[in-house]
Amino acid sequence: MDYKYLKFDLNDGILVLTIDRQKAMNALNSEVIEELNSALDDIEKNYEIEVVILTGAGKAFVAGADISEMAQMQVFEAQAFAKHGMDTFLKLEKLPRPVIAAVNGFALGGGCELMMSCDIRIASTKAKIGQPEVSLGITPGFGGTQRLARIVGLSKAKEMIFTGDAISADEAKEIGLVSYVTEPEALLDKAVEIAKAITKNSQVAVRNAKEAINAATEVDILTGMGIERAHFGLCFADEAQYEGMSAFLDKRRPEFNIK
Ligand code: CO8
Repeated sequence: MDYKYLKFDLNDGILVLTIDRQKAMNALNSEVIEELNSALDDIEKNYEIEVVILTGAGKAFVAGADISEMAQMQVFEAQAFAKHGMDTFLKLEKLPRPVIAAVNGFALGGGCELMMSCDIRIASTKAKIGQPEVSLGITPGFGGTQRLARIVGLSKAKEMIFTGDAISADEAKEIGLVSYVTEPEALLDKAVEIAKAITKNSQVAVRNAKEAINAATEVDILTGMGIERAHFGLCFADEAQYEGMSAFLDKRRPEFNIK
């Protein structure tokens, strides 16, 4: 597929995926969502990609779903549009690669929902993060009510969604919505630093860990333990387990070249 709104930059296993629809602050219209969906399929099949960094071009990470596209929608179209976004964000959340959101600017509505579907989130001091949907007469529709409540707790999620007010990067860090705040020019370097710390490890183990951690907010603890046990056991079917443990015992650095 030729991508109109996505830019790909792959170096040493780290893909920087940039959403670039600057005339509309990278707002997610159906085309952008379709491109993201298709890009996730391409990424899953490409084993040269070990970690993905997702960011936005220009002033925004993503300023939400496209309001001009939504303005004329009827109930069924709105539900179909919400499903398209939700399915894509679920695919992102379940992508068997770690995904780091580098939130460079506005992450509003669908933009906040998109960053919450990523595994690790960092933000620049220019970021403004929020769920302003109620000011448009709608609720969040790409998973915001569910993910925000799980990440920051019910009270703060309700405050953010009921007021619609955006918060700063520092406030987002305070409530655990992002892990680090950087100066704008240092944002990608920080994301790459985290990505490199991941790529030095067994990618099979990282992917097994991601699947198990994702279950933590979806299932009861006993089921979660079962999922962890299954993924832990699966690691022993991979050469990386032998290499990682042998390297420790031989007092040398492991070489994980089997992805
Ligand atoms: N959709 C469409 N166009 C947008 C959007 C958007 N979400 N955000 C910005 N734009 C456009 C503006 O209309 C403007 O276009 P033009 O130049 O043609 O007038 C251009 O981007 C630049 O924007 P501004 O001039 O407004 O730039 P500012 O720097 O003054 O302000 C803001 C930047 C603060 C980001 C401002 O543009 C803004 O408030 N944008 C809207 C933010 C918002 O409300 N987002 C939530 C949208 S709703 C949503 O995401 C729901 C998700 C679930 C959907 C479920 C499906 C049914």
